[in-house]
Amino acid sequence: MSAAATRRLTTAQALVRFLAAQYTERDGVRRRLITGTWGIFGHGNVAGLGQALVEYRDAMPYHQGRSEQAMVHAAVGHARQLNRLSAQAVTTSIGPGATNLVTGAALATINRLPVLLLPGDYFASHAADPLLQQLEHPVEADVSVNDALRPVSRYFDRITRPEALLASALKAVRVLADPAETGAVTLALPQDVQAEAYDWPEEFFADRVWRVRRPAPDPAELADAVRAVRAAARPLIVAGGGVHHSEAEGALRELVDATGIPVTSTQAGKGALRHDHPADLGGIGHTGTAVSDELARTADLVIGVGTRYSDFTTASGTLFQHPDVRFLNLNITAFDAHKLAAGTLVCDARAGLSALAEALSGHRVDAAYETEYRAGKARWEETVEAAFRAEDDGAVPTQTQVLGALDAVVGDEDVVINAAGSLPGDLHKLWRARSPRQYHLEYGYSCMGYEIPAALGVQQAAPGTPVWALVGDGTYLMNPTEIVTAVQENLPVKLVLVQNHGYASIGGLSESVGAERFGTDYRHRVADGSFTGAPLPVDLAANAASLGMDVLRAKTVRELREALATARTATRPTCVYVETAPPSAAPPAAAWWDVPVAEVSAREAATGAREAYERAVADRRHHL
Ligand SMILES: Cc1ncc(C[n+]2csc(CCOP(=O)(O)OP(=O)(O)O)c2C)c(N)n1
Ligand SMILES: [Mg+2]
Repeated sequence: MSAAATRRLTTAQALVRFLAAQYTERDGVRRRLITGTWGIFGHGNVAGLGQALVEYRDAMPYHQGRSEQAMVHAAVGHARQLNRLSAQAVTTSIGPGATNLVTGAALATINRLPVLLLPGDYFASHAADPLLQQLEHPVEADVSVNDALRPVSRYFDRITRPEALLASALKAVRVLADPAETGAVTLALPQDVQAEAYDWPEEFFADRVWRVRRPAPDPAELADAVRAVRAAARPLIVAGGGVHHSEAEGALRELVDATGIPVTSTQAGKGALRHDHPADLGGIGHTGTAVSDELARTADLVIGVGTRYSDFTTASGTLFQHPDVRFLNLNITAFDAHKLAAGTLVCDARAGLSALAEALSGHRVDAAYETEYRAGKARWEETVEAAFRAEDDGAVPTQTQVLGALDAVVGDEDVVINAAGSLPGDLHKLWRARSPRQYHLEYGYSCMGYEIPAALGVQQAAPGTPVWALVGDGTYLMNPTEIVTAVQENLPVKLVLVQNHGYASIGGLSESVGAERFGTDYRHRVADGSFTGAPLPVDLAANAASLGMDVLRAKTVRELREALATARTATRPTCVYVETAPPSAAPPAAAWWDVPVAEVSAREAATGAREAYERAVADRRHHL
């Protein structure tokens, strides 16, 4: 017997070669799983993975980021744009480079979006402890700062010997390609092991295809689900992100066309139906449309498809008020399917929706119910029109007029990215999603600073598509640095930068919960110690220009329209900077959100807010 073929490589070289040979396959289409690796080098990865990435630069594209957190955001945006069928890796130095990943990892895992994290780690040999940037835990000698990534990862391992990679790399990739359990996957890489050579079996580097399965519904669960839908007088669908991940939009439309069941959507699910489909009622919950929330209060069967039922969706447990309301959850994870004591259909969204449509053949909701929700939809469309319309082209635009101007300029395929501030609520209520991938809201973690780096990852996945990052001034200040990367990579992303001198969203929330807008405006400190002076003299447009963007300053509605049209066809990264006019013209929330208010206080603002809070919280139901 001849010895099996081996290849002598460092652990880092072997990992890069292995990753370059992984593929996903769904519906007969094969794609590269890891399309590229983001990296910032320092001690902990420069000599290991850094060396491997230059050695194999033809097999594994490399992207240079500015901050580790932002690199994860870019990778997450990329994976979401590609329906989780491809992902990217992120390599960091040890210490601060590694812990900068934690926020991005949490965001990825909460949104169930795959990203491979490769932080450098201490010497497995412990030969030179304590290293620069090493935690040096006095009791648990095997702990490193990378252990902070455990609770925010769906898979975690520390590769303390080269051959440990053989088993662990396969487990890591399984999670990255899994349609249910995915999120951040962390392989912490001690830097001495990265550089160590080993004789790797040749089979480790063979092309490997991970089928992204579409589990079919269980026949007994399906029969129960069909009975529940047939028995319901006022069924309502809540479409979540799972509809998009599964590419189930067509199956949803067929079910809805046949049955007349109306569709509301979460932040992750919006766009599951086109906005002008007669059964699309738009967002649901605290940031939902009036028609969705009215229907949710009276629905007797709520059909959740690919949703995790966050507090925004359920109005913190107060939204679904029909005395006999039941839930039916179609979800690929049993964990989510069982929420709200629902009837379950644990399967792929597309497979489940198609099976439901077939089994419900001939069934249709009451004509009166259809007439009712269509009238509600028509009323809401007038609300959107009013919020978008600008009577005076020469005036400073409100934030909703900014969205109206953007609405007028985008095409069907443009992608609009946002995550935090007052924009997510305005967008959820008002945006007219024209295609499944257009509405890109990260609202699982709602992380300020996701937008700009995510735009890079989306643009890499969709070259030629106009990609818009919408950011408030507070969000911009938190994480503008990936603008430099957009310039470096020649990615013509578009930035709409909305200046309102602070945290409009949290200011409003603060006021409503008795916290008096404390610490939410960007204003000078004055003699009494408060921040109530003039707005700060910062020039964020000049800042964006200094990082390499082309910047268009729009002072009026007319200038804004022109600037957006110019930005849309620009071939360089372009920022449209606009100062908005207060107050917000957005329609008010039609459902509650639970933010507990001080139970005792010497200040009137808090005691008044507490009374309102106690009235609202009394509506909470436990669905058991
Ligand atoms: C990283 C992070 N820190 C804090 C928050 C809490 N937060 C949510 S919105 C917001 C203010 C956003 O300000 P800006 O981007 O200017 O938007 P605006 O509220 O003015 O619309 C804050 C601090 C968050 N979501 N993410
Ligand atoms: Mg702001």
